[in-house]
Amino acid sequence: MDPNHTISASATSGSDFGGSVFDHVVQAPEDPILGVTVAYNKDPSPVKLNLGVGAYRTEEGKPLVLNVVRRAEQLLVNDRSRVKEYLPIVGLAEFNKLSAKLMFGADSPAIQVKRVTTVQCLSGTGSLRVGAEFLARHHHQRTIYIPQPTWGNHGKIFTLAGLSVKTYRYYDPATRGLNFQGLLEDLSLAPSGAIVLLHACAHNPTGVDPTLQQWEQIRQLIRLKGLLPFFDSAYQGFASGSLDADAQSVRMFVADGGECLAAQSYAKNMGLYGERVGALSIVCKTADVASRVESQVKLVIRPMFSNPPIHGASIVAIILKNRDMYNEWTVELKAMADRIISMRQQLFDALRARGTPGDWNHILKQIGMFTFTGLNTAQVAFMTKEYHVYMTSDGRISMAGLSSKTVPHLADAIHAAVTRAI
Ligand code: PLA
Repeated sequence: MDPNHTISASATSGSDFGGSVFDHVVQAPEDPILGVTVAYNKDPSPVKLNLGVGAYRTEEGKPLVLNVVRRAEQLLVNDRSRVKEYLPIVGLAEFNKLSAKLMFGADSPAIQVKRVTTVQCLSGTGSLRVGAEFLARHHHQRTIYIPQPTWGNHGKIFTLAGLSVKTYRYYDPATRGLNFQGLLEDLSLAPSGAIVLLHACAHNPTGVDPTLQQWEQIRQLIRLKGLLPFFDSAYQGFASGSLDADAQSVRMFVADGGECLAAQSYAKNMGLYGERVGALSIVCKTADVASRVESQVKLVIRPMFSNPPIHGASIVAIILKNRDMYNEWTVELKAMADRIISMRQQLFDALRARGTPGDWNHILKQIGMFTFTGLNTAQVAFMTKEYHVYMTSDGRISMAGLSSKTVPHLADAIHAAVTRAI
C-alpha cells in the first residue's frame, strides 16, 4: 500500500463528510456565577465593578495572596527533599489529619477514637462531589435536602452524583431572615435517613445563619428523625474571623456521637482558590466503620481523578502544623473578615446618606462574603447596563469585591435601581 496515497485520501475524504459529528450540540448558557466574570471581562468601561464571584479583593481591588502562604511556598521551593511523586489516593496524610483538627477541634474525641476518615479532594466542590458519589453508592436513602435558596452548584453536584434533590425552606424574603419554622417543618417531613445539606456558616447566598440555639434545635430534630447531615464548610473563619466560632455548628453534631459528613474548602480562608485544596471528612460511629468507609471512598476517587494535587495541600500542611505560621494565618484571616464587615458598614452608610428608600439593615446583619440585597433581576440588569456593576441575577453581591473607593459607585447604582428602575 502506498502510504502517501492513504494520507491524501483521508485528508480529502474528510471534507466530503461535510458537517461535524457535533452539529447537534447546542450552545450552553454561561454558569450563573462564573458567567458574571465572563461578562465583566468583556466590558471595556473603566468604572466596571465585579461583585459576582466570591473572591476576596484588597482595598486596591487586587486579588490577595496571603503573606503566610508566600512564606510556605518559599519553604517548599527551598526544600530540595520535596518531590513531585503521586500522592496516595486519599491525598497527603498530614494535610488530612490537620484538616480534621481544624474542622472538629484540636482535642476532638471523635478524632482520638479514629471514627473520622478524612480524604483530600479538589477544594469544596470536589469534596462535595466525592461525598455525594459515596452516599449514592452506599447510603440507603438517596434523597438529599438542600436549603432554598442555596449555592447554585449544589443541586447540580448532587443530581449528577446520583442523588435525588429536594429543598427545605430556609430564607424568608419578607423578614430577610431565617424561615426557622419552615425549615423545621420541612425537615420533620423528610423520610428517615434522608441527607440534609447544611452550610456550616456564612450561608451562601443569603448571609443568614441559624443562632446557636436554633442549631441545637436543628440538631435534635435531625437526630430524632435519623437524618444524615452533610456540612458544606466553605467559609470557616470568614464569617466571624474566628476559625473555632465558625465551626461550632459542625462540632455540635460531632459531640453528640452521631454521624455526619463535612466538605472543607481552603479557597476563601487561605485564599487558595485556584490551587483547589479541600477535604472530605466522614464522621462514623466507630473506627471500624470509618476504616471500611475510607476504603470505599478510595474507589470513588481513583476513577474520578486518581489522586489529588500535592502543592496546595503542602502549603496548608506547613501552615497548620507550625504554630507561628498558624497564628500569622489567623491574623490575616481576621483582617479579611474585618475588611468585609467594614464594607457592610460603609455600604449601609452610603445608602443612608443618599436616602435610598428601603430598610437596609440586613446589609449589616448578614454574615460572610455576600449580601443578599433583595434587589430583583430587573434591578440587577439595570445596574449592570447603566452602572457596569456585575453581580448574580438573584441580587447577591460579593462584599469581598468591594472597597472604600467603589462603595459610592455601588450605592449610586443601587439608589438609581431602587428609585428609577422597575
Ligand atoms: N460551597 C459553597 C457554599 C460555596 O459558596 C462555594 C464557592 C463552594 C462550595 C466551592 O468552592 P471551591 O470548590 O472553590 O472550594 N462559591 C463561590 C465560587 C465563591 C463558585 O461559585 O464557584 C461563589 O461565588 O459562590
